[in-house]
Amino acid sequence: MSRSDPSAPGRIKRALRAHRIETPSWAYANSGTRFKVFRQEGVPRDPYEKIADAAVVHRLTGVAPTVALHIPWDRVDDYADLARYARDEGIAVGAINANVFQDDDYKLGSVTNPDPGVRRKAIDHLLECVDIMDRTGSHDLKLWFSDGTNYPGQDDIRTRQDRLAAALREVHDRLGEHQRLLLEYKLFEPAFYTTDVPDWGTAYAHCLELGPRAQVVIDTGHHAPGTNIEFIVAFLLRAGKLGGFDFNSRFYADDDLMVGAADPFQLFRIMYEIVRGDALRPEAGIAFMLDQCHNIEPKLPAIIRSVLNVQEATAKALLVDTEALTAAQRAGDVLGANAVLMDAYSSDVRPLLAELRAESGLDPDPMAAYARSGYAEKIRADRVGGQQAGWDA
Ligand code: RM4
Ligand code: MN
Repeated sequence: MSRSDPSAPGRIKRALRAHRIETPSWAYANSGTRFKVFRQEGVPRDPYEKIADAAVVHRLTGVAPTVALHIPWDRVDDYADLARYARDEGIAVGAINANVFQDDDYKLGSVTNPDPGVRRKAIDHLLECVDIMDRTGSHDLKLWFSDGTNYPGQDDIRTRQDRLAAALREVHDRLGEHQRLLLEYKLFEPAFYTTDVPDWGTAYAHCLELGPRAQVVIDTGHHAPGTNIEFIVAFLLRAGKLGGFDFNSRFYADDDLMVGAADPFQLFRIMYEIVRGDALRPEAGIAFMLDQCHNIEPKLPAIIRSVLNVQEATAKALLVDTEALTAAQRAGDVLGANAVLMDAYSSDVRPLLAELRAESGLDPDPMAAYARSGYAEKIRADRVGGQQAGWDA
């Protein structure tokens, strides 16, 4: 859109109002590194308390109406009841994340394990996750595999791809009409020699083979340094194979820090490709999820901050004067085109977002509103005793 266009602010606000960001249940729980998990007071002790926290983030930001679950971390007896509780709290259950990386049986892999019995167990877990989707009304199954090898020769690279394809096929064929399989890739870790789904090309090839219900998830922390993530976004969107994001920031590897903290410019470039591809609208089906761990910072404010960071990058992307950009690009005006993009990035969108929130009946400053709300004090006082939720719970 052109910036001189008087209807521009209205259109930007409409687009921002429709934007949805999903928060992850595990970000509300204790997390840490392999060295130490620092426990925090007031942390949820069960999935219900995680949902209560996610609902607070939605109430304050107005743009986070779903929460992703991770199974078995969020295992409950009655998933319909959990979904009902979420609805009563004003939110809904988002993606169901399978976990086939924390059982002793998975030492040599889950769906690519050389042992058919272990493969069966892993696939059964993935199918169980689809059952949970049926019961919670969730549309997305998110799959991340830690599978890989540590030493050359340890297992046959190609056979492992066959096993992966067979597992994905079985799960894909079990999906209902409105359900999707979102396949995530990651360069390395915990496997250090080969990883069975190491990059977007591998994920894309498997999704292509599976069919239209399979799409790729981009976790922004899962690439080699220097990777141009917005290129991947543009490519997958064009191919109709982008299912969503796991947003977070990285300085080194899979750091899982707050999105927009390490490289807000990269986040802007990613969101620009989304806007360019007309994929911000909920109907475009892109799941804008966070996948973060708040190891040393308080969790709820960190999640609110992250949601705001995504919103700010999105607002800047919407500010790009597309007419001027296209004209400069067509004229081969390298500096002019770059200036159009940088002009949007350099704009302060905070007043616009504050106005948008006020118009929606929200506090213009969700961080301050949370600090004033007394919720942090309340959960510290209420959530005493019991088992805090964390990586192993
Ligand atoms: C993985 C991957 C998955 C997430 C787990 C917790 O590295 O990013 O998306 O579910 O971590
Ligand atoms: Mn992820």
